[in-house]
Amino acid sequence: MEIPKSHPRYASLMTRHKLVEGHRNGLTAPEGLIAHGRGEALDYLLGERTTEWAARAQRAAAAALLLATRPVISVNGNVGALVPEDISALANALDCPAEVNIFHRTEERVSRLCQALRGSGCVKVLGDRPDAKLPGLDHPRAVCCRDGIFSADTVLVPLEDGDRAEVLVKMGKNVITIDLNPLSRTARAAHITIVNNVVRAVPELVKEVSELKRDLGAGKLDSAGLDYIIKGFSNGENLEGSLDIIRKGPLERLKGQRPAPNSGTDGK
Ligand code: PTJ
Repeated sequence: MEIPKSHPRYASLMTRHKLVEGHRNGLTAPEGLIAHGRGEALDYLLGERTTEWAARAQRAAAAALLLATRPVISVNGNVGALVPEDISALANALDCPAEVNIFHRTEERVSRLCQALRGSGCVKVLGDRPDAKLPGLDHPRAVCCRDGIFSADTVLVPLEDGDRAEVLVKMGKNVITIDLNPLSRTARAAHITIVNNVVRAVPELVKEVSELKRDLGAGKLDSAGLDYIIKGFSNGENLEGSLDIIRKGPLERLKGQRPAPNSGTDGK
């Protein structure tokens, strides 16, 4: 079905469409569609925009990725279907690998996700020849690459389930996540949590990285400056602030709006 651009929910419908296509093309797990539904509900409460908290987290994440010596971007079935080009642009800008690492693992899906990333121009793609295991994890997300997630010092894990994030933190890695749920285990385990939709967060991260790189190149910024950005960020405050928007934001937006008489259950 063609979705008209004039539709008030065009962006949201297109995102759903991409995921359904991703599922048809063997990239996204059926469970990924359910996970997206939960994300959508939270995004709705956040106002479907990059909040000021998310913008700050994105800047801190860009600084941390640029300061890292071995950054790696982890890619699952939702991310691979929604933002393959932006993930590729980010990995290329950081000169780091994007590693396919999935929970509902099949070799077929890993291979399709690797192909999708390569097809989007990603130079360093890992995941189809795993040769290491994360300690203390009993599910397939433990399976990874020695030159990738296993030896990374900083891992970006968008849209993650909590177990692995906790293990990565225990391994001493710097963990950055993108998760619309500020209450999730991942959000709370990570050092930097971007409470934003991956469809906005990843392209905005690419922009942040390129701006910081430009300033580094022009001598306006150095590694101490990047460190200063990171030290000025508190994930606790960020999660509290994001939660506060979810609590109060919808009511603020509805202020002054009344349901039409005789509509829905309020009409009586
Ligand atoms: O491809 P696989 O096999 O690795 O599976 C991927 C899923 C997403 C199915 C798997 O990682 C999973 O089950 O994740 P969870 O535990 O459902 O967690 C997903 C988290 O991402 C939840 O906190 C959602 O609110 C959040 N989320 C969903 N869609 C988005 C999102 N966060 C940011 N952007 C989204 N578009």
